[in-house]
Parts: sequence; structure tokens; C-alpha cells
Amino acid sequence: MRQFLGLPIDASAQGPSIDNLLVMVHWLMFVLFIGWLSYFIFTLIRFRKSRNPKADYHGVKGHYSSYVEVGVALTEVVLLVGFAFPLWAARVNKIPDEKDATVVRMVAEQFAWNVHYPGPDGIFGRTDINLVSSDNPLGLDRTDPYAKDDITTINQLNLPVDKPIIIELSSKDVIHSLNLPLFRVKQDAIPGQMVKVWFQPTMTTTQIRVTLSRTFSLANGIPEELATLTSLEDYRAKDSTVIVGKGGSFTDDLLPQLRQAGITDVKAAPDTPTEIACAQLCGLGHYRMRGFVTVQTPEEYAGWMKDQESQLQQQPQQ
Ligand SMILES: [Cu+2]
Repeated sequence: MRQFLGLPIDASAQGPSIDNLLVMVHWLMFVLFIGWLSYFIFTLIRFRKSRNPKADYHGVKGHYSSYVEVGVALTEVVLLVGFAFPLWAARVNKIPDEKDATVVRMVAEQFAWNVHYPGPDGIFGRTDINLVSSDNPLGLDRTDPYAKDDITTINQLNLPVDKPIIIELSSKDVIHSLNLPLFRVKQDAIPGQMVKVWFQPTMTTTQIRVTLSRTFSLANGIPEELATLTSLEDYRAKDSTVIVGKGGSFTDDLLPQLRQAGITDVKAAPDTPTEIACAQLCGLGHYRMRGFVTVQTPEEYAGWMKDQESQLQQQPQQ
């Protein structure tokens, strides 16, 4: 059923329980579909005009239909009370302690995702709507001592793996919706409200790329799909110069060199497998509200944060 539903891979600790519920609901729907459809076909044949020239005004006298109705309702109650409510409670009410989590603010706007990290002090600086400008989309007040070290990015969310992530989500203009399909996260961003959503990534972006990677044959040129992916390793010529490097693209002009090097199969994966999508039609530019999630090992994440901090120190303070 999982494959049949076409669910993407799970890259968060919460993913499997959400998928389970989805699969159970679809099993129920599948059984109902087959049941109702068979019954419908049965009645069309059994009660056809030639066999029943006169209408029967008394109808069914047995109670089977009531039993079936009660059975369906009971199954739905079990799904709701036994699975959906506990899952909802765990996802929405039991937010992990901020001390053990990475807390990030995200402010959606037409048509971008503003990401706000509290910086080394762990405290978000003051933001003010009057300070909002094209250079300062979050309206961050850099004169506030807590704001001096805050890191901001646009459409790029870096996260450490295997640690709870709390996203404090809001919007500057209309309702948007933060959609991280591989982490099974979808939450509306509502202007005037700050909604917390949390999850725990279990795979780094590199691990996700390896999981999604596929081998392509170069026998008939560069396959169309391969052209949209990037390489998972270095492909070298016989003199060991790199033809396509790790993360590089396969283009038609490289084909002769690859063939000359005796490379017949290549491994490739999506360059940015974890994207941020807006799941709420929010205006004409809705389609380009595309961001990227990069899940890193704790060391890589710390390194990225250090880079951001040193870049911040080089910038003139706003
Ligand atoms: Cu949007």
C-alpha cells in the first residue's frame, strides 16, 4: 500500500507513524470501495427491470445493511480514537523542550521563506515591523543586544540531524503553508500568529541523496532524466582528470569523454532532494516560493553556523 500511494521516503522520526495512519485509512477506503462497487453492480443485475417488472414497496427486511454500517462506523472510531488522536496529540501538544532542540523562526512572505536563527546567545533579537525593508525582510533590530548575533537566510534552512527541530512559523502577509514532504511536515503560516511545528530529521541531505540515487546507462546517450540530476561521485578520465565531479551535471557534450574513459553506467540523484514548498495558493508567485532544506551532521551544521557568524561580522551593521 505504501508503494501504491507513492509516498516519498521518510526522513524524520515522525514520518512512519503518519504514513501508517495514511495506509490504514487507505485500506479502509479500499475495502469500502470494493464493497460498495460490488453491491452496486449486484443491485443493477439482481433488480433489473426484466426480472422485477413491478416495484416492491416493502424493500429489504433483513438487518445486514445496518450491521455493515455499524462495522464501518466502528472501524472509523478505532482509527480516529486509537490512532489519529494520539498521533495528533504527540505532534501538536508534546512539543520538545527548547533546551534539547534547535529552534528556528520562519516568516513566510509573498514569495519567499525568511529564516531566523537566534545565533550563539540562543535568544531571538527584537523585530519591528517598521524596520522591515528589502535589505531587512525580517525587520530585525540590530541595535538590540540579542539581535546582534542573529543569523538570517532566505529560502535556505540548515538543520542538524537527529535533533528535535522546533520551527516557529508565521507570515508577513497572507496565509502560506510550510511543506516539507520528506519530513512529513505541513503547517499553515498565519499572519498575526506564531505556530510551532516540530520534527526530528533522521537522515542528512547527503544520506537522502544516496538513498534516492539511481544508476543510469549511457549506452543511448544521456537519458533525459539523468540531465536533471547530479552526480554522486567523481567520474574521471584515464589520466584521472575529473570529467563530472561530485555534485556535477551530466551534459551531452561530456558524453564522448565519459565513453572514452570506459564509463558505461553512472550514479546520480536529485541535487536538492529536500525542498521547502508552499502548500497554500498565496498569490501569482506561489509557484516560485521554493526553498531548500539542508540537513547536516552536527559538525557540518556547526561549521555552517560558524561561516554565517563570520560573514555577519564582516557585514556593516544595519
Ligand atoms: Cu506561499
